[in-house]
Amino acid sequence: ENGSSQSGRGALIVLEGLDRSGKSSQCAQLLSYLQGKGCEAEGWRFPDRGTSVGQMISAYLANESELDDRTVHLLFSANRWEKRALMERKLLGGTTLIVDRYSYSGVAFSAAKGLAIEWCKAPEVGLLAPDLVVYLDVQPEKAAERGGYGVERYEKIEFQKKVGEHYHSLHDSTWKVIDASLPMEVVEEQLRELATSCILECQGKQLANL
Ligand code: T5A
Ligand code: NA
Repeated sequence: ENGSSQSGRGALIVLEGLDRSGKSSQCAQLLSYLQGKGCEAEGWRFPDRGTSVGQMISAYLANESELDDRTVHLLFSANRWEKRALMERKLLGGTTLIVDRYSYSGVAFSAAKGLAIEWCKAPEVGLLAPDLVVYLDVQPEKAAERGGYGVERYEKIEFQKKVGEHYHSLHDSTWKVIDASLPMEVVEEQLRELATSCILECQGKQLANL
């Protein structure tokens, strides 16, 4: 058995978590594991800093520009909308997408600034709904000890605590939580299991919208 998905659509698998929870590392590891199994899979990330909208976001995150809170919220959302059609084509064509951050980051980070949560959710409605959201759960203090912390705009412990509370309120039936303070290899193994069963289970399910 090689896990290839010729018979059906790909799975939309999202990783979420606080800054430095290990999302990018785990996405890369999962992707090479799945590809090694012969599964058609791609790694995606939001913000996608490669588009012109993404470049505005990137400058904002690096503190090189200032933007109104609602404006930047809508840019993050627009950055997902500009990728929606391609995302749908890939999934329907049988490619599994491993996505580093998605709408939940959009909502949790903006809500942590004080914007109303329903307002934050509204522009996400109609984007593709993930088949699985894996939340990498780590205390902000622990994450702050990891490499590179504190460089970008939101990497402050007090702010990350608020983000964590908002993430918590977003958990639904598609969410699974992994203790991301565990060693990387342990997180990796747990993520493999969740992703593998998701890829099998989503075959018979229609793609849905948020
Ligand atoms: N944002 C994003 C919004 O406000 N709205 C939105 O809509 C979206 C999509 C940029 C910012 O944008 C905000 C959220 C963010 O603040 P980004 O580009 O994803 O988002 O941020 P990055 O800086 O690239 O990534 P993160 O800071 O989130 O880090 P990761 O990807 O969670 O962590 P990773 O894998 O890079 O690992 C960090 C370090 O920890 C070590 C790694 O080796 C690395 O050094 N590490 C571990 N160490 C010990 N044990 C483990 N289990 C470890 N796992 C990783
Ligand atoms: Na990252």
